[in-house]
Amino acid sequence: MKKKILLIEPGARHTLYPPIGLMHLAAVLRDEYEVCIKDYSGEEIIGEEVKKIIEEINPFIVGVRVLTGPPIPRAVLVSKIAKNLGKTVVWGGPHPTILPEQSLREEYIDSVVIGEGEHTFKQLLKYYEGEKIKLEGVGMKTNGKIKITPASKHNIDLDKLPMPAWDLVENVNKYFPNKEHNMLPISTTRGCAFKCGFCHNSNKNVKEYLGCYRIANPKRAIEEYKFVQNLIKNKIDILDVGEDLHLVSEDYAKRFCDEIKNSGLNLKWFTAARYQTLTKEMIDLIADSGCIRVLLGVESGSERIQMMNNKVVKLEHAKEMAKYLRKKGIFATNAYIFGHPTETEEELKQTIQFIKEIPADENLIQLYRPMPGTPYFQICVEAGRVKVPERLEDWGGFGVLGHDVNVSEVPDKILFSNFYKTNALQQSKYWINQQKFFLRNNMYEEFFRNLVKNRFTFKLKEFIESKNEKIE
Ligand code: B12
Repeated sequence: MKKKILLIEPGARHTLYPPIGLMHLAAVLRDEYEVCIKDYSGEEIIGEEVKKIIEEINPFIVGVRVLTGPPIPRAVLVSKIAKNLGKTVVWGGPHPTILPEQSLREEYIDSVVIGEGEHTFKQLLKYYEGEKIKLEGVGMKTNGKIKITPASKHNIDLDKLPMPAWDLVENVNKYFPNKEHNMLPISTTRGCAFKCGFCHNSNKNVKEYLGCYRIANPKRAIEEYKFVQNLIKNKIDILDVGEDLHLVSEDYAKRFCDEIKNSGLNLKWFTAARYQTLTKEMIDLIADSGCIRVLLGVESGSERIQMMNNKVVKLEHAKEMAKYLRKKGIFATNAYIFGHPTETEEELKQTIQFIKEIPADENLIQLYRPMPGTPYFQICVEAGRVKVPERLEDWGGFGVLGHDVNVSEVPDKILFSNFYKTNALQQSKYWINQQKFFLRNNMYEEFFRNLVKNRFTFKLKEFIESKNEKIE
C-alpha cells in the first residue's frame, strides 16, 4: 500500500485560487505515494476541522505551501495542529525559500524545501522513509541543530513534467464557477529573466535554488487546457498565463501564438509582458491570436528609480505601446509602486505624471512594501526604516493594506494622501473599464458579480481580516 502525503495550501481568506504549486508537486509524487491536497484559499480555517482531516487521512508527512503575508498565520495554525498530532511537517514555497533558518526555528516545522520542489521533495520523502540519501535544496533540524544544504544540481525540465494534478483537488469545479466563461491559470515558467530590486525573484536563494528563467513548450498550455476542460463541468475560454513574466521575447511570443492559433480552439488569453521588450510586431501577433489582457510593470516615472529598479521604461515607448495595445482591443494594466526606498517627493510626482500620460485600462498602484529577501528590504533595514520580525508569525501583516510603512523620503502625509487620492480615481476608472471589458467579451456573470465583489470590497475584507486573524 502507498504511503499517504497531505499537501496543504493555507491561501488567503478572501482569495480563492487553485493550488498550482501543490498540483505540480502532487503530479510527480502520485506514482509512489497517495497524495491528498487540501486547499483553504478563499475559506476560513477552522482548527477542529483541520484536526479531523489530518486524523482521517493519517498522512506520514504534511507539506504546507507558504507565502509571506496573510497566509503565514494560517500556515502556522495548520502546522501546529499537524505537529500536535505527531506528524512530520515540511514547508515549501516562497516564504521558507527566502527565510529557511527563521522558519526552522519554530518547533512545529521539521524541514523546509528551498526553491523548486519536484526533485527535492521526492528526495526528502525518501529520506524520511529511512533511505540513506544525500539531501540537497533543503533545510532541516537534526538534534535541534539547523542545517541548510546546498542547492540541488538537478534541473527540472518543465517539458518533462506530468500534468499538474487538477484531478486530485477537492471539488475542482469551484475554481470555474461560470457557465460559459472561465479562466484557467497556467504556470509555464520558473524564475524570472530579470532582477528587479523590489522583487522576490532577485533574492539570492530564489536565484540559487529555483534556478534560471525557464519556459515550457507552449504545447503544454494547450495540453493542460484539454486536461482540465475534460475534468470540469463548465466551460473554460480564457488561459491566464500571467505569471511574473510570460511574453519574454518576440520569438517565444510567436511560438505561443502559433500554438494557440493552430489548436483551433478559439481560446482567449491573458499575459504578462515587459515594456522593454514589447514591440508593435509582438502586439500584432498576440492580438491576432486571442490575447485580450496584458499586465505591464512601469513601477516609477523617475529615471533614477528606474535605474535602481533594474527596470527602465521609456515614456515615449510605453505611451506608443500602450496606445497600440488598446487600439488592438487588448486590456492594458500598468502597475506602479509609490514610495520606493529613497524616493523623493519630486520623483513621486514624476510617477504620477507617467500615470497621466501612459494610456491604460487599469493603473494598478501599490505602496512599496518591503518584501523579505529582496535587495530593497536590505536597504530599508540598513536605513533603520523596517524592523525585521524576529518570529515567523510576525510576517503576517506584510503586503497588506493598513500595515503600511513609509521607507521613502516623501513625508508620510504626502505619500499616503497621494496614494489614496490617486487610487480612488484610478480604481473607479478601472472598475468601469473592467465592466466594459466583461460586456465586450460577453462575460455577463462576471459583470454582475463585479458589482458586489470587486477590488474595493476585497481590500476592505482583507484589511478587517488581518486585524482579526488569531493564531490558536
Ligand atoms: C498566481 C500568483 C498570485 C495569485 C494567487 C496567489 C497564490 N496562491 O500563489 C494572486 C493574484 C492572488 C497573488 C497575490 C499576491 N501575490 Co502573488 N504570485 C502569483 C505567481 C505569479 C504564481 C504562483 C504560482 O502558481 N506559481 C507556480 C508554482 C509551480 O510555483 P510555487 O507555488 O512556488 O511552487 C513550487 C515551489 O515553491 C515548491 N513548493 C511550493 N509549495 C510547496 C510546499 C511543499 C511542502 C514543498 C515541499 C514545496 C513547495 O514546489 C513547487 C513546484 O516546484 C507568483 C510568482 C511565481 N512565479 O511563483 C507570485 C508570488 C507568489 N506572489 C507574490 C506576492 C508578493 C503577491 C502579493 C503580496 C502581491 C501584492 N502586493 O498584492 C499578493 C498577496 C498574496 C496573498 N494574499 O497571500 C510573491 C510572493 C513573495 C513572497 N515572499 O511570498 C510572488 C513570488 C511574486 C514575486 N515575484 O514577487 N499572487
